[in-house]
Amino acid sequence: MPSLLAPTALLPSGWARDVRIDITEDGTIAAVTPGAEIAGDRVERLGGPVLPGMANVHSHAFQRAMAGLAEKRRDPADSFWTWRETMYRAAHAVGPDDLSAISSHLFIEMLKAGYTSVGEFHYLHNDPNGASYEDPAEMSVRLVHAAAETGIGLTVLPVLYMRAGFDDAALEPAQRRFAADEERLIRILESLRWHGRDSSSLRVGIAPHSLRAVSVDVVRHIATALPEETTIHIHVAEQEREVEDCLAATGARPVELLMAEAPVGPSWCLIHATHVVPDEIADIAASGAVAGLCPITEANLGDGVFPLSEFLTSGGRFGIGSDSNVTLSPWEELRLLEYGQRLVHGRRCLSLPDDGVGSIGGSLFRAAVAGGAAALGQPVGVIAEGFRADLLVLDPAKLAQPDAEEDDILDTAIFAGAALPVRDVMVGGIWRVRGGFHPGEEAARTAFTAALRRIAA
Ligand code: NGQ
Ligand code: ZN
Repeated sequence: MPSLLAPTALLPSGWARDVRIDITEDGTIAAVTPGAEIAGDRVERLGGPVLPGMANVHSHAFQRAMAGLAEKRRDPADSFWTWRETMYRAAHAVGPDDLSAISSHLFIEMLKAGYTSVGEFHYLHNDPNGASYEDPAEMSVRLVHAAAETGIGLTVLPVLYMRAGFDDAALEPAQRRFAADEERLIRILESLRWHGRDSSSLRVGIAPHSLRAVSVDVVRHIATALPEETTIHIHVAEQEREVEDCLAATGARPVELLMAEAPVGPSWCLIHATHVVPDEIADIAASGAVAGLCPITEANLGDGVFPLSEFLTSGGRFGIGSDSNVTLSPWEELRLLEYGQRLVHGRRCLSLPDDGVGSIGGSLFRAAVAGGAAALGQPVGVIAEGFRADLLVLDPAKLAQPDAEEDDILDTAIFAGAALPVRDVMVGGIWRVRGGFHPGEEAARTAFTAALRRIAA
């Protein structure tokens, strides 16, 4: 049985020194022993502080193909909605082989940044004409294979997508690749379960795209038809216009409508939930659902700022997501999450419940790891017996404070990091990144570059 010795590690009970971590052959943590004796030959000494791996609760892998290419103002009224048109053009051009190349490269970048599992909110189901591929899960399966090859844990969330807006308008031509009703989704789920039968780090959930794309009645219908513990993600209340359209069509705000009409509970993840009023904040928190916050993409798209301190004061749980994958760094996501609060409130150190005190980096990291694991339905996020051995080893040489201890390590990594602070990454007991390098990265880069050229052509 392989064993590791961490000079210091973040355990459920807090930071501990000289922590021995024993891992079973199948990649589960068998035992965690703080204050362990200087170890024997079979114990590998780790080169920096050890943390549980971070969950990335929300990604659209294909959007990595347009990272950096939507930063020109083509229209003085540039907005989320004009960005979406650019994104739809990228979506149209990505074929199955392109998606394999893009997602393999992306998952390696995620691992190197410190994400050890990812939720793929996947809606690129059909061919560019809107016809199903022979296997309706063709595109989803590409993600499953890319995750298995690169070694990241995956929760794949095939999307229901049925209409263009709250008025029930038919899908636009640019949305035909996304079309999936309940029946199509069930077939995708069946195929995915078969393709993923040998993958221990794969979970399968579902994602009604948004209340724009799926009526709340359909959301409720499918959620009640599936087992209660099914992982369900949905985009909600990201843009002001979405709130206005929802109010006009239904008389309720999107989060209000969802909470009233669907069985939202602890296995749900509400992506963005940016525009919420106090009752909605309290209702999400009380339901046990996780808020899936994507601060970099939300900033990039001009969405707004999620009321984090209010939500934490209500006892809410959150995870972080890289969403459009314009930048890949959990450290930057968490930094921006806190900075958004500071800029709105004109105060400092806000990512805690109202009456809390303590390390902001420590609070953000612990909350995002725990909420993220719950949102992905993966047995991760805790360095303790029975959890999957998903671990990060930080590089002390990359921390602005090389002698930082305990939560100062997290504060430094999040707020004072010039680069990615991660050196080694383990997923399910296997080292996937060593010394900042993933063994598949060069081949993945070559294939990614070729795919981008195909897409551009
Ligand atoms: C998505 N992304 O599905 O990729 C969406 C844009 C939409 C974000 N909302 C499309 N960040 O919401 O209609
Ligand atoms: Zn999204």
